[in-house]
Amino acid sequence: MYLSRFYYTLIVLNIIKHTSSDCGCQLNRKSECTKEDSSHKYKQEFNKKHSDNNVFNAFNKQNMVLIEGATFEMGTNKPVFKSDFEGPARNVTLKSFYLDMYEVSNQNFKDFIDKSGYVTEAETFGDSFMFDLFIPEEEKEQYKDFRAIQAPWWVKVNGVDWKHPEGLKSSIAERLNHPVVHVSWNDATEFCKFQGKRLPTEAEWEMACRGGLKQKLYPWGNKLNAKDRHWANIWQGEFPNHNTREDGFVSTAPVDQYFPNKFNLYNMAGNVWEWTQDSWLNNDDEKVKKGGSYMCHESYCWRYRCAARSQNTKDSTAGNLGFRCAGDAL
Ligand SMILES: [Ca+2]
Ligand SMILES: [Ca+2]
Repeated sequence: MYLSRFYYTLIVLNIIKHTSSDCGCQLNRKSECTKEDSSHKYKQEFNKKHSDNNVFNAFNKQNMVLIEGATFEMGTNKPVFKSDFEGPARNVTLKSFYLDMYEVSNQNFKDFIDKSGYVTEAETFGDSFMFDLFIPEEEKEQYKDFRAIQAPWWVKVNGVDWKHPEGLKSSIAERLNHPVVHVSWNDATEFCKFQGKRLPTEAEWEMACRGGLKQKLYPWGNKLNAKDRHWANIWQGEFPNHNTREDGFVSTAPVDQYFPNKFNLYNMAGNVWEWTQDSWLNNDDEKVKKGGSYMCHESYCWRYRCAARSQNTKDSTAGNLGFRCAGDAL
């Protein structure tokens, strides 16, 4: 079943039973429930002041790879989700650029916060979307009114942010080398800018994902478990209730887990979705994200393919959405 590109909406006091194959990939903050309009809490000027004086011309290339400029075939003529505009396949020529080998980790993000004093949007709003599976059974009842209509396993929970990925009782202490989550496009942009970097364009991201291979589904080829290995952190089992953890992880995995692709890039597919610079269908409020996440499975959200794409509003945050940075090769 193809996903609609329309926003999901939230309901209050009215949970519907899950009958859809939608994965909630396009869950957006602006579709939040009617309990409280928290948009007034967010002031763009508030965070802007932290960043403008910190743009460097040079950036640290440690843990980055140089991807040589070339023409590659972007998109696919066999789209799985036509409404996502995965096709057609077309030639795109790019200049050389640098890209982080890894998704930005909690440690990386903590270092940025410690130096900059930046406050993320989820912290400002006071909540973020987390996966129902990670809410303790005894607490589920209190969140029943804050679920996304077409993806009721997404629950908006107070106190969830990058350093409390599952709420105030949780911490990143044991997963500093896991990807940071609950970061908006605006947060990701500020992080990259602070390093003298930027978010990759969608074309750069996809070229990097393909790792020099032409029209393959995944960064490593066409076969999901080639060489009887797991190559990415996705979902095994029946979504959303049972994860058999065959790849080792129900939630995020360390950013250097699994084998890299031929460009030496890790976890381009799976683990967490990654923000790109690009606007979705020329709407600057919505940004393209790539790569799928640990919540993706071929049966309902086969978006860990290099050609796959989805979108969120710039201020949206969730427990399966992160990023990595790029930089110009001068
Ligand atoms: Ca997994
Ligand atoms: Ca990823």
